[in-house]
Amino acid sequence: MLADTSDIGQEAALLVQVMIGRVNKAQTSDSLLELERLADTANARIVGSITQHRSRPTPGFFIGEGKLADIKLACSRTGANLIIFDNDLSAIQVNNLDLALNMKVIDRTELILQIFARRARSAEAQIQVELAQLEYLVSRIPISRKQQRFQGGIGMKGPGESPFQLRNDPMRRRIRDLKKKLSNIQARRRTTRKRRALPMVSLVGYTNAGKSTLMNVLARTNAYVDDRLFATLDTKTRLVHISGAGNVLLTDTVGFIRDLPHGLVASFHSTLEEVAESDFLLVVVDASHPHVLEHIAIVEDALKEMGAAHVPSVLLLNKTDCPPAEVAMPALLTAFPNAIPVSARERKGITEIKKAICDRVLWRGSAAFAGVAPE
Ligand SMILES: Nc1nc2c(ncn2[C@@H]2O[C@H](COP(=O)(O)OP(=O)(O)OP(=O)(O)O)[C@@H](O)[C@H]2O)c(=O)[nH]1
Ligand SMILES: [Mg+2]
Repeated sequence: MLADTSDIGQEAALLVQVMIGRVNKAQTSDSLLELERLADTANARIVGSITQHRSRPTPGFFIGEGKLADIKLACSRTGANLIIFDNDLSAIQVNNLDLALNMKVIDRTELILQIFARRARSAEAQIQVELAQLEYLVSRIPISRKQQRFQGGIGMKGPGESPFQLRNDPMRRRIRDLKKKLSNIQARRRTTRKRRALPMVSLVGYTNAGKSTLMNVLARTNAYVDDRLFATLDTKTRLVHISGAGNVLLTDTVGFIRDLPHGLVASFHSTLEEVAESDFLLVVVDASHPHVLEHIAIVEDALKEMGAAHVPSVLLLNKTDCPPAEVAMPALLTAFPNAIPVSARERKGITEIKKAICDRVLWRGSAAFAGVAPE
């Protein structure tokens, strides 16, 4: 695990949001709300927020000089000792902002990486997070033109390797080692999966949709549930008996979020591999969320990205016990007529979920019996 020297827990954070181009008020406040939830999940105390609209970011600071002065003022007024940008910043911008404001500045990707670092429990999740952190660091090493001119010079290892890259060789070596460890764990997991040969069902969806709560209801387990983002970072698989279908393997997975850092997506491929190999997906969404449609689209995109778009699935409209979900339900059911309304909290819709699993498992069995390859 990387030394967590930059842990942001308990710091007083000022949130900075720069909206680029034409963006409406609702998008601005939603994006800020999600950043607040992420900061809260990382245990930071939010002391204020600043929003700026620009047609494009500035290369040096992302924001304009006037805003830089506003931020300085806000920091001294609120006692902030950490600044979190909602936008992705370049290494140069972070460095310039750090120096100009004399304060730690991080962006949304780094915030998510820190949450993942805090939450990862299993050896596998820890390796995945360290890998993502290292890849993020390596991707941010600026290779200036001046350094590139040294390429292939006397005493250099050869073309294509700048002094910077050479200095970061230990990092790259560590990345290689971690990838090897991860693929060993994955290989072991694949063998166990094959040996069991049971139908695999996975719970997937946007973070905080209620996947782990449903896992607890369906598998009568005690998975960690929290009203914070990314509560689950360790995939958990349980044997569940579905009457009429027999035993199935039910897996709870890491939640998705918009603009998930690419390094993280890649690092969590091993858990996602399980999703792509599943026989059936339970796609969970929070039907009470004002952006449930956007969440469904993000989940669909993520499933495509991980090669799981072909896996048969059912949409579970969770949290129907919340009043906003009741209001949204007719429109959602018109748009998604096969979806199942569910309240994991009140254990509603559970029989329907089990029936959907059962139908799928029986279909899979009969297709295999008739010599048809299951989809
Ligand atoms: N009102 C209501 N709240 C629910 C329901 N299901 C889950 N929750 C709450 O929603 C929050 C998130 O639940 P989790 O089960 O941790 O969600 P998750 O999808 O596993 O979240 P991550 O692991 O962070 O991706 C918790 O506070 C749950 O108590 C439901 O049916 N109704
Ligand atoms: Mg969870």
